Amino acid sequence: MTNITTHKKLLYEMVRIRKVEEEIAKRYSDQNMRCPVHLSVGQEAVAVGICSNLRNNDQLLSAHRSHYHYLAKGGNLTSMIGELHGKANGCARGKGGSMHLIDLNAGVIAAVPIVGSTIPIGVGVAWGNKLKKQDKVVTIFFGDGATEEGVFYESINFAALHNLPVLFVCENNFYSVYSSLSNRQPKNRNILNIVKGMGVQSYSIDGNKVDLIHKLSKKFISQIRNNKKPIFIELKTYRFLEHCGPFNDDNLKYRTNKEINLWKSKDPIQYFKNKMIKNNQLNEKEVTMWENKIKKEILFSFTKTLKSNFPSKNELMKNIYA
Ligand SMILES: Cc1ncc(C[n+]2csc(CCOP(=O)(O)OP(=O)(O)O)c2C)c(N)n1
Ligand SMILES: [Mg+2]
Repeated sequence: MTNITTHKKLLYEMVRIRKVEEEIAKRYSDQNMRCPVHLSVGQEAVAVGICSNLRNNDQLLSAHRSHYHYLAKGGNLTSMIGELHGKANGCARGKGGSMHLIDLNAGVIAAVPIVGSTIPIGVGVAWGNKLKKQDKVVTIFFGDGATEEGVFYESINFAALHNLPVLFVCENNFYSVYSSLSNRQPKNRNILNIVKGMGVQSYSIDGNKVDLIHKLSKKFISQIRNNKKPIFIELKTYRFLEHCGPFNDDNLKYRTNKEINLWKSKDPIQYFKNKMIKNNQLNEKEVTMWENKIKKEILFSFTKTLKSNFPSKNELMKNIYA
């Protein structure tokens, strides 16, 4: 693929995810989606940059904020919208909601909202692949909050000990709900050094620059594939909306206006769109065409979902393990 084609694809995927999230936010007050939603607006570059280097049969795990990972890995949009509506056409047959997305055809193994919980699950998946001699890279997405869970360290240790092909991706948006990093962690705590101390290569990438994320994660993923050893990356990023729900919560003042505005000025979509236009790789007309195409795709998914049935009563206890 030429550089321009790759760059267009990266921008298209980010715009698509943003539009899906905006439509969910717009329709949320209709009360047809009755599950909590943790939207990814502002953080799209991380998912798109990394997933653009994964193969279809590579595997991905996520947490409570998972729509963008699911979509960037190729998860089916209508099945996701169906799941948010609790409908039978949902990817978890309407039993999971926004925080339990799954699409095995696209390698989306699980999203689980217990903070940190998918880290050991992902390592277990990679361990299983190794025992079955399957050549797959497992990518685990989690937030800065998850690195405060003990199981994170056990999982890194296990992956390092057994040389498992895992990409650990920490999306550091500086907050766990309303608590900033400074309220939660000692000043000089450096997650890269901590993970390096366990023998795992660790790198930091600017979480707003999709081209950079694509380029560097391409190198890391091929290194993981060849050397069969885990790598940890941290990407600094920022969520534009409230922790959970369709609105912003700037009125609560746990984040200063200065901070919010600074990060909004680095909006990953605006950044990359401007860069491509400046480099004559793109024009506004093309973006408008994309937006119209995406609009139709999203409308189709919502319309189909709203016409779909809720699961029947006898589905209620099926495939329930806890
Ligand atoms: C074990 C556990 N503790 C607390 C919660 C409540 N909770 C849900 S999301 C969240 C914030 C997690 O922050 P982070 O991992 O940084 O992800 P972000 O929301 O910033 O994407 C918390 C504390 C939970 N779901 N699970
Ligand atoms: Mg966070």
